[in-house]
Amino acid sequence: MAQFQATASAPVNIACIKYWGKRDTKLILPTNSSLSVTLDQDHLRSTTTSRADPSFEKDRLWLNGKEEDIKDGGRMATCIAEMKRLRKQEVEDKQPNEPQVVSLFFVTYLTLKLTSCPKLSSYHVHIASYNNFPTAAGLASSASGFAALVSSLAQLYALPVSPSTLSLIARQGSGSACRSLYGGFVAWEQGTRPDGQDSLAVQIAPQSHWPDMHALICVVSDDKKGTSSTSGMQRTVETSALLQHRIAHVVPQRMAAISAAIKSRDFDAFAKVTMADSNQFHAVALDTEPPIFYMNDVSRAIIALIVEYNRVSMEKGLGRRAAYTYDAGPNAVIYTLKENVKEIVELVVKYFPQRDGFKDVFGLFGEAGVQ
Ligand code: 2P0
Repeated sequence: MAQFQATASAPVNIACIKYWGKRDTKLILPTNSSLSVTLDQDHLRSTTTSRADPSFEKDRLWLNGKEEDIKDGGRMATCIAEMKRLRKQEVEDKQPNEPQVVSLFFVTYLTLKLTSCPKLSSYHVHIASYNNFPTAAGLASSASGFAALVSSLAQLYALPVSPSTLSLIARQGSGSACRSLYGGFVAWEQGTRPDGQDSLAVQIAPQSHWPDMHALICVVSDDKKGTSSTSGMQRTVETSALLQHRIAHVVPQRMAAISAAIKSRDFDAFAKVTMADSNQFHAVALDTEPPIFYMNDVSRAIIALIVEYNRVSMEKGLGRRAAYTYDAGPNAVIYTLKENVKEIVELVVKYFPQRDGFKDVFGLFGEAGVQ
């Protein structure tokens, strides 16, 4: 019996300009653009296998070996339906002789076989996804998870489309997932269209543009966070006046400033904007009614350490050499250049000796994309 299967991986990304707020909760359209760095595939990634078979009776999903419900009309169901629609539109509805764009040599055979199956989009799929990092580490897995899901279905369906097109679909699984379709430095452009067709990820620069960039992940706590991002950000949209100021007067300038800093490999400017945006994201969380607190005392102590490190560095005329950033939890991510990694690891271990969850993600990035 015919059986079709594909596997793809996608890495975690960590935002420098934060996404926080939706203007459309169903399509997942953000209130502001954001920009992130995609971490190394070897360290933090989701790997997803999708299989289509005419004998399958329904779509099914396993996360880390445990079967999960695919809720009708939910985010997972939407992503699967959108990928099936794309398969139909891009491959099955086209002329049978029309050549498909095949980017990699080794998938040529599979692709020819897949493109010759005119009914693949009508088969149900079984999907299994694994993370190579403990969920307990408190690192968001929805971004890498939905990006890997969409990438594996794109391979299964031999879709001749760009990562930006796939990001439109990953976005509907989890907003931040759209940025994990690319490696390196990635912007999620908020777009203006009500249908969301211009709310997608674009690569600002590949990893190879700035290979010395590293990320250090300090696992401060592996507790599950109190307020989920999805509900927290909508409370902020409904109640925070500071968020409106941020959307109109802060983020556009920061997107331009950090893109320029990345293009010119100006770490001092990159660090200044990254830390300012982390601070403002936590300020809008605090400005929410009732207030949301994501950082704890250890998070704040790490900020103080990096501020002091940068003060000394600037005094020496070296500019800022480290940038902290915090998402919807207490764990710190410190961006720095390779030459400073050892010194910063030693500093953090000296001041936080009891912390054994300090994880260095060497060799940052790795091109995600669709293989
Ligand atoms: C970010 N975060 O830009 C920001 C910074 C958390 C803080 O993206 O509702 O899990 O699934 O679209 O993508 C977390 O939001 O929320 C997030 P949904 P998501 O990385």
